[in-house]
Amino acid sequence: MIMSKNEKTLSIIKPDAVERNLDNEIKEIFKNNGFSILKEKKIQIEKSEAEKFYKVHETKPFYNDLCSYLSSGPIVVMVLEKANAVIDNRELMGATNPKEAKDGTIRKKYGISIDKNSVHGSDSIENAKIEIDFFFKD
Ligand code: IDP
Ligand code: MG
Repeated sequence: MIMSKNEKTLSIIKPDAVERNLDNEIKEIFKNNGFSILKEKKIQIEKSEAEKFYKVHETKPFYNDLCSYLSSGPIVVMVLEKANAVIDNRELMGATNPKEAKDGTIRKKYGISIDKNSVHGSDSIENAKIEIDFFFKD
């Protein structure tokens, strides 16, 4: 198996966490778990941009609320790097529903509900590239 020491993934600290001033604490968790934060920016996006970002979910019943939510307040968008960044970030984030997330995960610690689950992370290397380009291509 080919392993890259510098695999990259896109992470977002979502509005519920930024609103509670948890962004620095969550960034420390990433760093303490071996991730380098290569790029980061605090932004607020338009709903139309959230709709583009979450286009894979456009047929889901929660799509409209999800896009309203992601654009409802400031977010912190980051490029994280480490070996196996995509899968290790998913593991560190925990299950989508914080109620099902394991102890020690970010969503278990900070998530409020399935929609306000504090963080986003790319789900594959391919999507990581697409998502990094989405926020950081200039
Ligand atoms: P993920 O964030 O763990 O990758 P996805 O299935 O990709 O989960 O869903 C994207 C986001 O949509 C989730 O993080 C969550 O905020 C929201 N979401 C997923 N499933 C539901 C649901 O059943 N109800 C409401 N929101 C949901
Ligand atoms: Mg996902």
